[in-house]
Amino acid sequence: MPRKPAKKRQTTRESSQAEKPTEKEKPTTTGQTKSSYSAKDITVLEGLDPVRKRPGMYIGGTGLDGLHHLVWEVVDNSIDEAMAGFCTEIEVILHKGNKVTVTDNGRGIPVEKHKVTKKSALETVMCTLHAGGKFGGEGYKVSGGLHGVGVSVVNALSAQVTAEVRRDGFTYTQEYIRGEAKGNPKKGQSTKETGTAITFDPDPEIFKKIEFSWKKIVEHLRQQAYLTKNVQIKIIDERELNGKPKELARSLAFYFEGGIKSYLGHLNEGEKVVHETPFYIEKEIDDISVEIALQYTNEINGLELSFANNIHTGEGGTHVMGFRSALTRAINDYARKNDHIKAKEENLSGDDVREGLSAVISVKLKDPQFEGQTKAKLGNAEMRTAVQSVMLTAFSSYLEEHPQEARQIMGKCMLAQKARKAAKAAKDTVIRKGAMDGLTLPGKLADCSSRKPEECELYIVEGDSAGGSAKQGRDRGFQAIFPLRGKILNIERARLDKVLSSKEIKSLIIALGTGVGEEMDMGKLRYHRIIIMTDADVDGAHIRTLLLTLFYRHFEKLVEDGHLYIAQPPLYKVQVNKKSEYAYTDQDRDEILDNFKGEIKKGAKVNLQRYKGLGEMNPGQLWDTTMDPENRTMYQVQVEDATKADRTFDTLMGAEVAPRRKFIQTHAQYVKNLDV
Ligand code: 0RA
Repeated sequence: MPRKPAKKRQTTRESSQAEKPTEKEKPTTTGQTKSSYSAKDITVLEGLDPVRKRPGMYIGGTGLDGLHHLVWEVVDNSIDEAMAGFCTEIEVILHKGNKVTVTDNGRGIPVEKHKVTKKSALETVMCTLHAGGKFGGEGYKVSGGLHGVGVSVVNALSAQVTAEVRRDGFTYTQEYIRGEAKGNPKKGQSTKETGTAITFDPDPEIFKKIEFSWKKIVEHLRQQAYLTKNVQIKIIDERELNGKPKELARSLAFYFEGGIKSYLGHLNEGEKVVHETPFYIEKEIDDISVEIALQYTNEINGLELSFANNIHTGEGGTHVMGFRSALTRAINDYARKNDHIKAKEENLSGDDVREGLSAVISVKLKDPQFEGQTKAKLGNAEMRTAVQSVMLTAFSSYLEEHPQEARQIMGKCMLAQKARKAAKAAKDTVIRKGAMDGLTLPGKLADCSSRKPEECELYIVEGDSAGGSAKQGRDRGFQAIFPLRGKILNIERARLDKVLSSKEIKSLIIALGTGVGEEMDMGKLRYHRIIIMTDADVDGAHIRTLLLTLFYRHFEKLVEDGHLYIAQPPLYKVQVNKKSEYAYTDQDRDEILDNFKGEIKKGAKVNLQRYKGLGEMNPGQLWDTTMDPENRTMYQVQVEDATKADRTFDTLMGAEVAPRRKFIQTHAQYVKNLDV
């Protein structure tokens, strides 16, 4: 399971990191493509009608994600300019009314006439769809852009666009309405600078809601800045200025000299690291670039972030496979050579060498193939060997050259192996063949009388006292209660397999009836609704987290099939005179109080009770509010595999990063609201 940084990050911190690159000159050496542009580099294909007809094909959809894609797409073009070595600064301005300007100091989009279309290159770039390589294959070595569709898509989906190019000593501007140019580019003032500024106004005919998220934009651009060394990305929000001077607009600037090495530092912030010096390699072979940074932490979980052409590959792919196999191999080779592993002992496994590992893997290649459910998995076979060979050579040298770090890393991996073996032994005792057979139902389970699993429900309740209320309040026909003693589970960073071997959990598994591991049989599930009912406090959240993790890891099918629920007890009881109502959220509470406004004004007696725990409710109340199928609201837990990777990533990158265990808690919110 991915891990997230433990500390809450301050967004202002990056501002101070925004040092300007000292060297202003643009590099002219390796990594650069030919700098003279000619018209034949542009493959003209088709107009923009298809984009307006089926926007989803180009930007994924017309919701908020699609809307933000417009920004990513324009910024990608500037980042391509930066990767080609011609651009050092990018600025994104959010204007009032959610217009956006993206400015860069690259070469500027060419403005001369295109031989085939007889139109300016600028208009060709802005108003025609380009297939495959950005400009007929030769223009750029690599190109970002989710679909590589380019800025014309943004033009097609905007009510209005202005392109301003500084190039060849002059400023040129051209305007477009819904993808169509209004006249030719106009030559304006003379200038020594070069660059491009695109201002676009997303089309309300296309997008349901036009409101850019500062947080989303900041997170995306921060990540892009990490992935593109030596480019400064500035973001300015002028939307809420209301006449105040522009200097007061909120703004952030990102500039990371260290690239993904800086990224790694950011991810490991607040973590205890196993060794001081991170490993870092950047290498280009032929048309491929491989960049890897890694450092071990004392955590149990690892964190592996991978990218291809600056696009997050949440489902991994060939580059990640190459990385993993080289890591395992390099460490095992080193361990044998230095006698950490004796001749007859077994090798460290992939899991052993990845425990607590934070790694960022970024590759750039000419023709990336994205596969998988969310197109977030790199498929190019050649990347496996490329990354593997770069990683094996470089990481082996690192280990040789850093004996102290090597020793620390070995220690960490050997410990992981030991722990894995111990955990396996513990797990084996739980799930060994027949271990669950013939066991009688645990005494603490208050079972229901029905034997029809479809109608049966199992409430897993926190604490004995709440368990007592639930037992008295339930409908014993179909509702069973399993009281869980909180303390047992409340082990910080408990290894799951240890949890599995606890007596408490063993009893729970027996109650479920399915067995676990190889022996698991969903057909034997005794209850089709398993409902986690915990207090609305931190401990409750922690127990819920552990239970969810347990179910995800060992009973995934059960979650997949929609058997797992989370009960929603009320937070308040609002009593006005003799009438009382329950509030399940703060908003509920305010609404209820609002409804009683008249009576309250007339001097009615108001009593607001906040429930701190389930135990504060009597059996009748618990039934009315939380257990009665006619009245209750429950959340159905879902494993949304397709988007999980994305979300995990969002959580990881989030500006409001709470402690790690909160991460699993947030899974509880990825659930469908369901009134049963
Ligand atoms: C076509 C050719 C060249 C640069 C660009 C497009 C270009 C596009 C964008 C979009 C945003 N910023 C951009 N900067 C450059 C090459 C120009 C040359 O050879 O001088």
